[in-house]
Amino acid sequence: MLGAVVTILAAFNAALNQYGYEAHPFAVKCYNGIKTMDTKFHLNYSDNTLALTVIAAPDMFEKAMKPFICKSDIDEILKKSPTDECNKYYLQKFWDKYSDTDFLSSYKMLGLGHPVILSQTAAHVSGAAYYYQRKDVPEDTWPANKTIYGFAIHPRYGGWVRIPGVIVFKNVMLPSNFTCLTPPDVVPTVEKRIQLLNEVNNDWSSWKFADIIPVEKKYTPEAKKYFSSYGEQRDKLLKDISKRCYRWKIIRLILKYLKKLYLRFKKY
Ligand code: B12
Repeated sequence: MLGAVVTILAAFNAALNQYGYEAHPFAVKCYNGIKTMDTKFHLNYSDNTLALTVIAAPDMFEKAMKPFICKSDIDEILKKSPTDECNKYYLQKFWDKYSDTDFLSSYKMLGLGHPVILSQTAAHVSGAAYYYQRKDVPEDTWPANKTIYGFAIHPRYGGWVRIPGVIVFKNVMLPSNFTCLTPPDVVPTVEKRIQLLNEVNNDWSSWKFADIIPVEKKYTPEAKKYFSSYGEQRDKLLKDISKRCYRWKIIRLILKYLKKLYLRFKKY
């Protein structure tokens, strides 16, 4: 069955690496087996079921999101979650081949504080990115009643990654001796972990937390703006991108027409 995983990963990479997506396998038992996790978050699949955590690299905005906006009817996209729609659009290229799967989108909530998938936990148990949480800081000094959000840090891209969701292969079972992976602990010191969680919780929009380790790639200024904005501000940003590609489409059409004219006159 490990051969099947290799084939699945190769198909994923061939279809989706070029758009900034990567995938990391895990067995459902690695996620459901976390003793300190509330059981209401358990995934309803048998222990050895194969799942893939999908990671969106920092250049996904340039490679996937912007071209997607150019291809789409912007008014329709703005009625939904544009990032989720974009992820699903590209992941469909993979699902065309592997339709016997469920997609647990990061954006799907069953209630307040109850996402269908704890995406950061999934990133951690698949070895993709270490999910640093308050419990990773011994004897912390934050007020006991203060909620401290954690963040998953990717070994190559730091905090510049998003997690679109998890793909579950309902009928692909991993061998029962499949070992759960541990992600690289790239923020090993208590001081750095405190710094990371403070930056995530007190000042996330400065994106300083994302550079907690040296990274290979990070967001462009436009991607930063998009992922920091909500509501009307975000919609305006996407409409501007859409207008820009509309302009490009017209310029390309004019150039094509001029080339045709040139070739016709050249004959005479
Ligand atoms: C609701 C939500 C928000 C809310 C609340 C934040 C939060 N973290 O809860 C708000 C609106 C504030 C928010 C803001 C942001 N968010 Co947000 N958010 C979510 C969302 C949709 C659900 C989170 C949630 O409610 N979890 C439920 C709680 C209970 O889970 P938990 O705290 O992790 O607790 C569980 C674990 O501790 C686990 N557990 C227990 N023991 C152990 C032991 C181990 C070893 C492990 C691994 C796990 C584990 O069990 C617990 C449950 O019982 C997730 C997507 C998703 N589906 O996960 C994105 C997500 C967390 N957000 C994300 C991002 C990027 C942001 C922003 C930067 C905004 C943005 N536009 O990009 C800001 C950052 C602000 C901040 N201070 O964190 C990313 C994080 C990516 C990453 N690399 O970690 C996610 C994954 C979305 C995505 N598509 O990538 N967000």
